[in-house]
Amino acid sequence: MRLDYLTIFPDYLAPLGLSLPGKAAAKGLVELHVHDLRGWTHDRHRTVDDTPYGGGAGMVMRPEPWGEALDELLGGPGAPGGPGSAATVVVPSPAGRPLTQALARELATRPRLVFACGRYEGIDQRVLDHARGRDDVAEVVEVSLGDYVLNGGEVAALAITEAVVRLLPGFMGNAASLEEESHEQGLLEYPVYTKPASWRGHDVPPVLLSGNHAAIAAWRHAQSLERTAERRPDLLHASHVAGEWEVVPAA
Ligand code: 6GU
Repeated sequence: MRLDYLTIFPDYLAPLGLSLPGKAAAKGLVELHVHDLRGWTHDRHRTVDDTPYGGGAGMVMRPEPWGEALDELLGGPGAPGGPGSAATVVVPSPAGRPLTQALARELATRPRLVFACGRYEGIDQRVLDHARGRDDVAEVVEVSLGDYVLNGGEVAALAITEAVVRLLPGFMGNAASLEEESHEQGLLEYPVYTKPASWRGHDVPPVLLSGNHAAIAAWRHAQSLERTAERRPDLLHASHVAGEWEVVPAA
């Protein structure tokens, strides 16, 4: 998978070279490219924003640098990835589709993601509209991290990258640990413990020391259900609870 990032703060994306995405790059699973949007400006001040038409507070990112940057990064005979690998343009935005494990799994199937990290009040809408019409663009997806406001798309691009890259085949040593974690089954993960068995007066639940694998699996599933019911009842479906009435905690 090839990942490109367009930003006016390339240093903000320096952590991509560390930790998880860096490890994936070292394994040859991903190729990372960070680009300074100002490289596609032509004025002395390298202007990327202007006042909004119709008035109002804040500034809007002008379309020209974005258009030229996407022209250069996508399409053309020298386009990376070759035929059949049209890019998915990911636009972090609080107005986007909420980032979920399902969306991360979807994005992990794509050959190429181009993150368009906006600042200010956002990017001129025509950049997205134009990109949607390009034949070297498979799709334009606006993605939100949640219902709160960040100053720009960079931190969101890092979060989306981490959620996606760890799902790439060959990345995780232990595929089972992927399946057991929070959200993969639509439930929150059960609590985990390691040695020592007793610490500061708190004991590890005895079932975990029992060696009874069926009992352990049942306990963990019950804990997942209980936690989800308590913290995130919006995630519970009838299918999760069917036949499990005995483990649903009294309110
Ligand atoms: Cl993806 N971008 C910005 N700027 N703010 C956000 C967000 C994204 N997700 C939540 N808030």
